[in-house]
Amino acid sequence: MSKFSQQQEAWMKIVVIGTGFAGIGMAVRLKQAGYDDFVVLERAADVGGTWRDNTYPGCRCDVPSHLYSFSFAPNPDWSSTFSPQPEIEDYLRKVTDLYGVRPHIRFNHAVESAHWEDGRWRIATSQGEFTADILLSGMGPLAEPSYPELPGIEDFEGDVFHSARWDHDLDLAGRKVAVIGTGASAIQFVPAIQPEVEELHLFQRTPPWVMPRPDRKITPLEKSIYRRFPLAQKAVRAGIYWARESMVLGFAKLPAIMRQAQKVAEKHLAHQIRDPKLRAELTPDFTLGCKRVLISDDYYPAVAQPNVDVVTDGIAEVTRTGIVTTEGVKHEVDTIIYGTGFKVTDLPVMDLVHGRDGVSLRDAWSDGMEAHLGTAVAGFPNFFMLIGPNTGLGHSSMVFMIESQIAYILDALRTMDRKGLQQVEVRREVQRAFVDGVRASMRNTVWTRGGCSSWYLDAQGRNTTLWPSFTFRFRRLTRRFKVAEYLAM
Ligand code: N01
Repeated sequence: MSKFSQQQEAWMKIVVIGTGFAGIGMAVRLKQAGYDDFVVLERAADVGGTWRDNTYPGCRCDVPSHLYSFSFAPNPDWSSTFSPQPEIEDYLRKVTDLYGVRPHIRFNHAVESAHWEDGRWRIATSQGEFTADILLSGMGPLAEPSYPELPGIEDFEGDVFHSARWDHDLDLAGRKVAVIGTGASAIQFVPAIQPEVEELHLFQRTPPWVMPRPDRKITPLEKSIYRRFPLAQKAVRAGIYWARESMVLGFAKLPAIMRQAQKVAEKHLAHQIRDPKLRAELTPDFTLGCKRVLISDDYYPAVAQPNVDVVTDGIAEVTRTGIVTTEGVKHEVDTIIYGTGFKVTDLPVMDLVHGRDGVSLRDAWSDGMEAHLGTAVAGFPNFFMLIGPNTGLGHSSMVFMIESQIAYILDALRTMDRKGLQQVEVRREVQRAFVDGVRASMRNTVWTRGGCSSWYLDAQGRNTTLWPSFTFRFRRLTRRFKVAEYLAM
């Protein structure tokens, strides 16, 4: 007997999981398209996804806000060209209310499993079960913090937290702090906390490339122009889009171009770090772009302060009172902050979702994550993912990719309604051909040829996270749902 059969169920046409940019955008578009029979399941008490969870000091977007926002909901009130996290979280709340999707959201409903059974999705949550014809995942890859395995961490007597779960109750003033990691998050919070802590021990495994941050305040005059003439903001958005799109040439087509861009980062480093020893420690040994390109004007100046110690040796163990390096040097600290990123190629959704014959996404992806157009997975009928495999970007706005996928999913739903279809499931050979194409395009990119290891790559060294081409190409491919690519009934 099904484990769901004796429990009370809510029956919906569509269940969406998550209320980040993906889930909220999907909900708005569903509503606009006339679908009202849907719920959005959210594990937390508010919307926002990664922009709700990442509240660390200094958190802001490294993609310009005019582009990092929904095309259908321009915001004339961004305070600066690269907006801070509270504004982005607030933007998502406003979109939720403005477009009337809040009544569809079930907060504090953590999805525990989703099974395809008897031609329906059965979804178990922390607050009861739901049954749906269609399951849409808006669970992004930056949701689950990745914690390093450090021997002895359980004996540490100080405070420990992850940048994505910042402990705002803890006053860092006068503390001796270890920061582990020097990625996109750390380079934002290190300058914010450096002035207040007594000592900052920065454990750097790999130095990142850091470019200048061309940020500036958006003036009241600009804001009033955007309010009165929305087309002006559209034009600015288009300009940013095309400037960023040209970067694909360096990332994915001719990685040699990246060496030119690298010179800008080299100059930035040389200009901001005078000490040759520290400069050498902060100089990456891989081609710019191989890991995410970071932007900051205050990271290097913060790192050069006398209370900061850049530790380039590995971590051997954690003791009750500090961290011992592989060279046997002990760093006495009372706080450890992980800036160690997220579980990007080991997603929680892999264990939650079970398709035909009870096969989980983890089993289906035992040879690496893959999906047709990063959206549909063979063996998982009536299931579509937003920000699925190979949809990530190193150069532009994920919101653009999300909106492309949303349009594709809506077209699928309309096609099903029009043709009276109960089920659609991508054909295995269609998915294979698409993934083979992506892998072929990946061969000559900076991510595979740049001489680094990064979270873009899975345990087998395959890049299953990024889109290796222009985003307008992705948009073209997702413009129409082609029913012939699916087993349909
Ligand atoms: O995480 P990361 P993040 N021992 O994975 C190190 C987005 N984001 O949270 O490079 C020691 O980039 C690791 O070292 P290495 C954006 O997409 C966006 O900073 O692997 N060190 C690295 O230095 C970004 O890419 C914004 O050798 C360990 C760091 O920890 C993504 O989030 C802002 C270690 C992890 O860096 C993740 O960024 C912030 C270990 N065991 C983030 N394990 C925007 O502005 C890991 N490291 C949009």
